[in-house]
Amino acid sequence: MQKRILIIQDISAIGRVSMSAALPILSCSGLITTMLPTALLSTHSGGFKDFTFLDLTEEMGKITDHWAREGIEFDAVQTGYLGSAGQVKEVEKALGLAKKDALVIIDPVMGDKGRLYSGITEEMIKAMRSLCMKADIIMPNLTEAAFLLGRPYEDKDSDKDYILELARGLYREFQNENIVITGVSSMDGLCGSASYNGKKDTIAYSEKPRIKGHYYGTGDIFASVFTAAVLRGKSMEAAADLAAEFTYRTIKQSHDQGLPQRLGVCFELNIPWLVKMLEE
Ligand code: PXL
Repeated sequence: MQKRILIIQDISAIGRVSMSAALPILSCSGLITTMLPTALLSTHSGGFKDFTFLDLTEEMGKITDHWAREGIEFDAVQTGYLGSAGQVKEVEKALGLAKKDALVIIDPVMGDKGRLYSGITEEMIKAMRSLCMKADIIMPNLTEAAFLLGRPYEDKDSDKDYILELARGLYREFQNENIVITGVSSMDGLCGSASYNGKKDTIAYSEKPRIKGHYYGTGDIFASVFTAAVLRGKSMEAAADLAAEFTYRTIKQSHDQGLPQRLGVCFELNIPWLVKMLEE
């Protein structure tokens, strides 16, 4: 049976981030996709000047009210970038449409490389904390993990003791079944994610060679492939391996073609490969 997933993130019209990446990746993976857009932007918020921004908080409430009246339910919910802190209430309301055993995956999109994205406030960090409490799986990068824990950001992406300490801290705070920290490595020259199981206190790395540069949207792409793979029945570790491989291939092709970084990466070219891998 096809599973129905609700994707809650912004639509950045240019830049191949958030909804523009999540929707095709989750659809091609055989899932029924439903969109709840949090904001409409002319571009994503990095690398462009004077981008437009329309907050859709009010509309979100009207949309979910309509779905509730229609008896719509979801097998999974995936959230990403939110338009404002006040919006978390709407996201929580949308979670009310999730089936009892639905999988809730929260990517607390707030920043990268120690810096918050433009427009992300202290209030948003607080709101994200409250949302993370409701997730089965959270997927922060190192910057987001530090902000969620109220710790100063430390540039220690290949310090395994530090990464384990963060994962344990997140588990203590939010009690998620699984925690996937992205943008980390177990040794220099590699990059990927660390999947932490709080109950078992185990951590597993999924890594590929690191390619220098800043590649917009790769966190969103990783999260979408990971979510698709989990919903198609793969284990968390296998899903993270697949997401790391997909993201690596995509970054490598974008890098080799010398694509302008702010326009995102060419994930579209790897969709046929992903479809094949999900059949295995
Ligand atoms: O890729 C994360 C992301 C999502 N949505 C918007 C963003 C960013 C990162 O810059 O600006 C609007």
